[in-house]
Amino acid sequence: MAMMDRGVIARENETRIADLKRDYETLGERLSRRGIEIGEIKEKVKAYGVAIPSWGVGTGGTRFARFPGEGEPRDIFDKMEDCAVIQELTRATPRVSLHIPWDKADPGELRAKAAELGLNFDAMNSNTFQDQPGQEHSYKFGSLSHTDAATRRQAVEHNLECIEIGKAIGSKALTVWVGDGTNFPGQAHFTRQFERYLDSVKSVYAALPDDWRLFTEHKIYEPAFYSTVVQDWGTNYLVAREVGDRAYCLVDLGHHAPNVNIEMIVARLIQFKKLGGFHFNDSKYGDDDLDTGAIDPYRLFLVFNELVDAEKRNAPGFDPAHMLDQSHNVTDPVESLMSSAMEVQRAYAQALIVDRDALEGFQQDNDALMASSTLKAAYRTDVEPILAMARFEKGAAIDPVGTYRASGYRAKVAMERPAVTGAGGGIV
Ligand code: LRH
Ligand code: MN
Ligand code: MN
Repeated sequence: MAMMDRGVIARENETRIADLKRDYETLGERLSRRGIEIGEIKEKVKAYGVAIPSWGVGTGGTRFARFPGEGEPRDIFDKMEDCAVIQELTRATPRVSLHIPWDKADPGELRAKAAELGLNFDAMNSNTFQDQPGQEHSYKFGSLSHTDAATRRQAVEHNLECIEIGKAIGSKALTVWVGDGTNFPGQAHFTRQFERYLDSVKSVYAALPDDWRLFTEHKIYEPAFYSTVVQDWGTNYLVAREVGDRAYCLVDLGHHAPNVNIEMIVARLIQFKKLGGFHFNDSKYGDDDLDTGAIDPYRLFLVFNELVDAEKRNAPGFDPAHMLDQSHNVTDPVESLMSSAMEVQRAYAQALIVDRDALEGFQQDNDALMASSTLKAAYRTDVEPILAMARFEKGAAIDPVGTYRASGYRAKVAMERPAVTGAGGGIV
């Protein structure tokens, strides 16, 4: 079942296709002067996909307030319908990443709904950073690294349950992020706490199917404000190395201190075969979960520059998972997620047109200015016609946001989905 009326997409595309063809042709001509075949870039963009976080289609919030929008999804099935809209309009988001227990439902029904909507499932995400109703042991003082063995066991078992659900719906990875840490110096013994965490993660890893990967996600701070158990990529690398071959590091772009050189972290993890995947978003101060490319699109491009470099030289073991992880407070989440998926594609396309031979020459000759200009030349290129043509050829919208607005989807679902109140703070 399609969530978007094909007629709306066709009608909207009709008004834009003539201009797009001209723009695409002009860009093709300009790129061919640089020795780049536009069709090859377009095919790569067409093959690219980034997963939608199920939690991203609802309005987010801060710990101060949440201001829900109209037609908020009521459950995972509504969320999947919103994800299908994003996919139909962009054809860039074929998979959904679930968060358990937020999205807990009968796996058979999840599978059926995904098949009906033409979606698949990406990595499963566990949640031991909140207590759930009726839960025996509290995570107030930690989960996988808790001092109490029964609490650790409960957290491990939750992760095993996520794997079971994931197996039933065709997922191939588990992402583990814990909020474990401390708020006071001296509150915990750093080494023992990390040992307990490692032991627990090893128990989760032991239950991982052979064709699955385990992603651990680092984050500098929050909710713990003095120390965090997996606080940076160095610790995360140690986790992946200690735990096993199929344990990898997940890089959430917002989980670093401001100005940290994330693209270099990415390069290091690629070099040592431990880059598992991404949570794309943007950040000004901390884990802001802002729309991808909204603050620093150049940094996103520089991350993709490393990814394309690795892709081109067939770096061993290189196969990162691409997911968004955002929270939308002032926009329609569907619009934000579509724009973000397109920003990720844009960074990819721009990275694909970097003149890598020239860059290598300038690096070899220590020509800093020309090396930087080579990257800038690719970054400054407006690749929008490539992205739009890729969408058009896949049956998606040339202008996804314009088409979405013309479809009246949000007003339609607002009639079916009762309004929710904004009381209470949000999470993460
Ligand atoms: C933690 C995080 C992690 C969670 C998600 C909701 O800040 O980035 O990925 O699973 O937010
Ligand atoms: Mn994340
Ligand atoms: Mn986060």
